[in-house]
Amino acid sequence: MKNLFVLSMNLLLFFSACQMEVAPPEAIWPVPDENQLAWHDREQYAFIHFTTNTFTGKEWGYGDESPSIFNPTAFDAEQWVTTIQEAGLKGLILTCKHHDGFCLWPSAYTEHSVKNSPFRDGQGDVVKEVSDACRRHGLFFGVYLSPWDRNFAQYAAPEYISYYRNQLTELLSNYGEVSEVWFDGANGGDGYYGGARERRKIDNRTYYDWPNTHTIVRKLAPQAVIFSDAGPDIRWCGNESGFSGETNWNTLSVDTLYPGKPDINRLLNNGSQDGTSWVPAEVDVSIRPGWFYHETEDDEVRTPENLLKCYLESVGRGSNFLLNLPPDRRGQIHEKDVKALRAWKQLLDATFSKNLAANAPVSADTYRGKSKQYAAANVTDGDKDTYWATDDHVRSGSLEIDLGKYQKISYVLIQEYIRLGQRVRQFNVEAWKDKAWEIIATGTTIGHKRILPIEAVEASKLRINIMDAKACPLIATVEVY
Ligand code: FUL
Repeated sequence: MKNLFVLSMNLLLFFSACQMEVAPPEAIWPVPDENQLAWHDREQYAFIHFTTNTFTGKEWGYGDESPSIFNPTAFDAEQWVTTIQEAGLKGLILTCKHHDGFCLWPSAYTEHSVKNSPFRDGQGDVVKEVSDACRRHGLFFGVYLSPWDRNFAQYAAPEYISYYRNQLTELLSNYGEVSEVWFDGANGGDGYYGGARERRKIDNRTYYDWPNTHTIVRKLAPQAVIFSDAGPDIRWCGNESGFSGETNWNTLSVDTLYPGKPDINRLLNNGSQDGTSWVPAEVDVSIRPGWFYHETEDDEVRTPENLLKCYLESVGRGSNFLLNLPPDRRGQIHEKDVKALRAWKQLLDATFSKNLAANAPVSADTYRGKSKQYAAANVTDGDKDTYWATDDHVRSGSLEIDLGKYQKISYVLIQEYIRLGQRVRQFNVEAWKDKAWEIIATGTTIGHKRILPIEAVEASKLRINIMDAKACPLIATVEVY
C-alpha cells in the first residue's frame, strides 16, 4: 500500500514536471525598446527633399534664396502619398527645413518660409498638407529639421539653439503624431547668415546641446524614434549609396564615437557586437543622384533592379530602407520616378509572393527544455512572436526544413527574435541536393531580417545551421522563395 502511494506521488510529480512551463531565455543586453521595435517593423519608407533648392537647382541652398521662388505650380500631397503607398512604403520623412533655412510651414519665428512665397498666396502649409495626407492613408509621418541653418543671422550663437527648439516644438505640437525625428549631421560652414555672408564654425559636440533637444522630442513625441549619425535611437549606416554591412549589429557603443573618428563610417555600417546601446542602422539613399529634384537628372533615376538591390542590402541585412523621392517644380513625384517605383514593387511582389516554407515540417537537433513552446515548428508558423530556442548553454543548432519536393530556391529569409537581443554571429544554409548536403550560403549576423540571395538551386530540404551566437539563438522565422 505504502509503495503504491509513493509510486502514484512520483507519477504525479513526473506529469506535472512534463507540463511545467520552460522559462523563456533571458534577454541579452542591450535590447530594443518599444519605439525601436515598431521602427524595425516599418522596414521601408520615403524621404522627401523639397525646398527652394527644387527651384534653384542647388543641393545646398546658401540661405539667401528669396521665398518668392518657392512656387510649385501643381502641388499635390495626395499624389506623393498614394505613390508612396502603392510602392509598399510605410510612411515618409519630410525636410521641413533643409540647410538653406527655408521653412515649409509658416513658422512664427521667421519670415523665411512659405508664408512669404506665392505658394497658396502665402496661406499655404506644406507640412500640414503632407501630414494630413499621411494620416488619411494610414502612413506614418516623420520630420527632418536641419540643425545647420544658413539663413539665420544668429546661427553659431546660443540664440539659434532657442530658435531651433522653438521650431522643433512647432513641428511636434501642430501636425499630429510624428514617428521619426531626423537630425542631420552636416555642417558645411559658410552661408548667408542674415547678410553676414561668412564662414561659421561650430563645435558640433557641444554647440547643439543635443540631450536637452532630445528631451523636447521625448516629451512632445514620446512615440518617435530619434535619428542622427550616432543615434540615440537610430544610427546612420555610414554611406549614402544604399547598403548596410553584411555584418550588421544593431548594437554600438555610441559614447565612443566622435566626428572624425578613424574608420567611423565602417563602424556605423557594421555596428559592433559588444556595443552598449541598441542603435540600429537606417540606409538613406536617393532614387536620383541628388537629394533634390533636378530636371537634368530625369534620365538617372534608379532602375527597378537597382532598387531591389538596395532593398536586399538594407532590409535584407537587418536595416531599414529610407528611399528619397524628390518632388519636382510642380510639387509632384516625377513620372519617371513613379514608373521605376511601380516596376520595383512588381519585382518585389513577384520575388517574395510564394513562401515555399510556409507551414513546412521542421525539425531541430536541439530545442529548449524539450518544450513545444520553443520547438522548430515556430519558424514556419507565420507568427513572428513565436520562436525556436535552445537551452541556455547551447550556442549552436540546426533547423531542417522539409520542402516536400525538389523546388527552385532563390532567396532564404531568416529573422531573429530581437526583442530579447541580437545573438547570432555565424551561420550557414545547406541544401539537400543529389542525396547530399551542400552549403549554399554563409553569413554572420541576422537581426530583424536577413535575406540571402542564392544562385538558383533545386533542393527538397534545407538546413539552417547556427554555428555561433552570443547567447542561445532565438529564430522567429525562416522563409524560402
Ligand atoms: C546630408 C545632407 O547634407 C543632404 O543634403 C541630405 O539632406 C542628406 C540626407 O543628408 O547630410
